[in-house]
Amino acid sequence: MKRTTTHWALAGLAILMATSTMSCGGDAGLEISDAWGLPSPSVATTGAFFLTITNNGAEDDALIGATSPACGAAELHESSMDDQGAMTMQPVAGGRIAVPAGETAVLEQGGLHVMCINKLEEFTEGAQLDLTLQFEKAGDIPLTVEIRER
Ligand SMILES: [Cu+2]
Repeated sequence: MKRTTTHWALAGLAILMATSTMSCGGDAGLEISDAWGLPSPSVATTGAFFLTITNNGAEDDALIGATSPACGAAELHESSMDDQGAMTMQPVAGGRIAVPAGETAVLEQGGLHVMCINKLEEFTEGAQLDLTLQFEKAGDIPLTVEIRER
């Protein structure tokens, strides 16, 4: 009886470890969720990725860059409304998106996003694209991002 209990406890632990490795991408503190990309026509040269970063660790971190085989380059951008009421975007101030310990950074339409410059793959609905996020402390976290309508 004791042996059976131990066996199940170990199995549970293994599942727990596998789950946390998947959601945290190699770092104990960062959790990336809701990663998706906006469908765009083939003629468009750029695309955009959105995601949520939760820092469950005790140490502040920051997203400082991204790379993707689907993009000639990937940049961290922020959209804003100019004084004429038109949407514009520019690289994020300081080249980093801070994710303080215990906080969540949300990259969403109309705000922060990862901009794909010179698309090398189709951003058609249902496509699964590789994206690697680069963090100041956690290093690289690879993701698969699904292209879909919000
Ligand atoms: Cu942009």
